[in-house]
Amino acid sequence: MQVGVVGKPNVGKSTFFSACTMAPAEIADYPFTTIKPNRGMGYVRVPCPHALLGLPACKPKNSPCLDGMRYVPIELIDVAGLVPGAHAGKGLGNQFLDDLRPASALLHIVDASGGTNEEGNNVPVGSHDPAQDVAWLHDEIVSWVEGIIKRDWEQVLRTISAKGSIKPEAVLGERLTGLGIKPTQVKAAIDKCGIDPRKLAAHVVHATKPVQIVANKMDKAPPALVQKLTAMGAVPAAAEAELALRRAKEAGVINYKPGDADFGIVEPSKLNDRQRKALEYIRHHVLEPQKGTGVQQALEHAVFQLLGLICVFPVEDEHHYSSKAGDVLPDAHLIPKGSTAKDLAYKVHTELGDHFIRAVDAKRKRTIGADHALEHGDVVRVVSSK
Ligand SMILES: Nc1nc2c(ncn2[C@@H]2O[C@H](COP(=O)(O)OP(=O)(O)OP(=O)(O)O)[C@@H](O)[C@H]2O)c(=O)[nH]1
Ligand SMILES: [Mg+2]
Repeated sequence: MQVGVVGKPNVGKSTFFSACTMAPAEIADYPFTTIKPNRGMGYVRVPCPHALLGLPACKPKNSPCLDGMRYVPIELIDVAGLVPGAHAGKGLGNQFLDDLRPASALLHIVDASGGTNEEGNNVPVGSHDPAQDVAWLHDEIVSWVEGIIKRDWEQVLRTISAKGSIKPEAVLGERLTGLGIKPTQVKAAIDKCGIDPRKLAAHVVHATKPVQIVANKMDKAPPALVQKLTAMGAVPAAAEAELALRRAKEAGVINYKPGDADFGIVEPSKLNDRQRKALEYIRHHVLEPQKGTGVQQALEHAVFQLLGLICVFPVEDEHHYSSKAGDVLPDAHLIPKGSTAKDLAYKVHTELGDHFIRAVDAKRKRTIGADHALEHGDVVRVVSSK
């Protein structure tokens, strides 16, 4: 699963991306630092059933376990900044937006301090209203999708109205599915919006690119601006502080896990004055008021609340919660809330779905049927005829 990191230039997209993934990305205090997209793995936290079941350990394959917490990977794509008119080629144009096609959700990074204007240039803190950026970005993305739908539009309209009346879904189907709409939803989309490119675009964006707003730079943001954004559903964040904490952790200077509300200093004598002051600043101005930097919280909000995903653990041996080879709780899968045991079987392997007989809820030692809706944290064995 992929999540796109978007917003106007210079708001902290690459800082947020780097903090989540620890992948290198160029960061600088001016617009258009990022040109080519950065890709890397971020993680969402899920309590590991091994701890809850009282097992001594697990043997994860796809998602590391740390102190009873599983870190389930999510691919992040950090793209170039968008400026007004980007869909029509302004700024760096709209080419890079194509990199966002496979994204299941977007994290819209906003400079909550109001210290960057529409073009991403630095202005005094509080002089730009970041709430305006939210409506604008939505319009910009809809316009980009509209442009894709409208390619060779005269030709499309001629084909649809040609003799023998070809159905609009036959002409527009590939275009819409290319934008992420499922083939089964194409007709419903056209029935709802007609062949109005703007309406179709808004529908596609709504259905395929839900947006989580991130009120970044909260460390220097006027509280009123942060409040205005949180009232719009934003998660406040300080990406720079998160990046500093993760780097300090990597250097062995502090104990800190993503999402923690505080850190511990490992060896005070290893810190110079500047580092100590910076860490104290982060503790008092970011962690204490917000109970964390908000970076991990924003990503998890997008995955669990916005996309409504749950995490389940398929196993082959329900007694030992393991694969056939004996690896305890090897994999964690993110699936939509409401997914059934059979949906999970298909997610693991098409054959497992095709030959599904029944499943076992391994925690409760209970047989469950194909239509049984799974819950967050379930451990499931699928029994198949092959
Ligand atoms: N105060 C503060 N500054 C931040 C924060 N996050 C990022 N910055 C700073 O904002 C500036 C821009 O950061 P980038 O991560 O390069 O921004 P970007 O959105 O990727 O910029 P482009 O690639 O040019 O679109 C840098 O000077 C960062 O150090 C934050 O949480 N607080
Ligand atoms: Mg960048």
